[in-house]
Amino acid sequence: MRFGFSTAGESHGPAEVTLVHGVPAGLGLIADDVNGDLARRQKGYGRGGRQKIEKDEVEFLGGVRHGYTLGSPVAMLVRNRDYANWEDRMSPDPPQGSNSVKKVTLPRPGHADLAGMQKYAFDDLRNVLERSSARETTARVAAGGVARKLLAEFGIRISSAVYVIGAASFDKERAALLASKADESEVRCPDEEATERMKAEIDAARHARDALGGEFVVVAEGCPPGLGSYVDWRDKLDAKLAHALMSINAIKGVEVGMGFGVASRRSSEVQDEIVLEDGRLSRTSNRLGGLEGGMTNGEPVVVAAAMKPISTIARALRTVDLSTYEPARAFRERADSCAVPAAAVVGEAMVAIVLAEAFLEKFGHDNMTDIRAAHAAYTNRLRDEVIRRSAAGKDARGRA
Ligand code: EPS
Repeated sequence: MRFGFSTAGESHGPAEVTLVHGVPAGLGLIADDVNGDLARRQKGYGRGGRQKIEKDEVEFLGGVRHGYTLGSPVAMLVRNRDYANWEDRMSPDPPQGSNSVKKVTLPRPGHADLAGMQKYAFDDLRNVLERSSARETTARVAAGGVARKLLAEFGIRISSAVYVIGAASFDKERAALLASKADESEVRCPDEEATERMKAEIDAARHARDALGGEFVVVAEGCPPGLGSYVDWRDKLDAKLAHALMSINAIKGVEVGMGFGVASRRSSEVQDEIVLEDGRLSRTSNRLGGLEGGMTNGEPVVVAAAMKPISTIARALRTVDLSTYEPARAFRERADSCAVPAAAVVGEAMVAIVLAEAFLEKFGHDNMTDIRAAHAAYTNRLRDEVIRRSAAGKDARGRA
């Protein structure tokens, strides 16, 4: 089965649940492989009070035995500690006695609220907001942890950096180059001065009872060339990455490599020239973000995303009360004032999941032993071809 995952869970319900299928047998996997990323996702300057309540840790419910995957679906659970405070409003059981739960009827502009109520015929928008909440990204990061563990076995490392928060920005290319240092910054920007400017932006927005979005870049180093494919539109890796990043809450734009910048430049300023260096085919630049023809080309994969500001704001925007159809102000609840640093960690997870799917598609699904052999055979073939053909080329030049 193809590598993939599903999630279940409401923000203030009992738990976030992840089911990852297509995980090969024999991959070493323990809770700490996943918990580190869950903790990174909880961080970030501008988060609300909820993260003081939660301490996200995974429990394996299936697919793992004695520290190794079995090839069966990996089922993971992260409990919502806040459920204890919401049990009356979020219990799966019918309400007890005459206690009726107050309905929420003031949809927030920018949220899933209004279209969600219309589509699913709800009269209480809590039914929508509990699932459309970014709390669901906890379950994605758990799936990403499994994908990352697999990719790490083959030297593929994924990092992220934030380079825009509101009006404060840092150079995108430098952010991508320094991404492995981003964990040191409260906003995941690998520059101290820019970090301070971004924090000041968040403070100012919070002070104005508003919220901020931003941009982040995800970098995957160590991918072999040829993940994804040009032969069928469904297998184009850049399209899958765009889908995966765009599916993260509040993402409104995705760029691959230099992104929209390609449109205004000449071809010679956009393509990455091919050279033989240290016995390997490489590039003099990486403007196309390591992706050509829907495949990895062996350079780092570089993708970026733009997140809009969170739509739950104290400075409530105009809406219509869906119980009376009278003009009103949007629903307010405790929320983050900026979640871009957390979204970057979710971006890493989504990129890892897409790369793991493509990696297993190329090298097999069943077990780590056969996958290691297939990967070694492929990388050896590419290396040997360079040696053999460049020797033959030298011979031919010698004879001429
Ligand atoms: C969210 C609102 C906040 C965030 C939440 C997403 O939660 P609460 O309503 O409980 O204060 O903290 O994100 C998380 C809980 C999380 O772990 O990322 C929303 O409205 O989407």
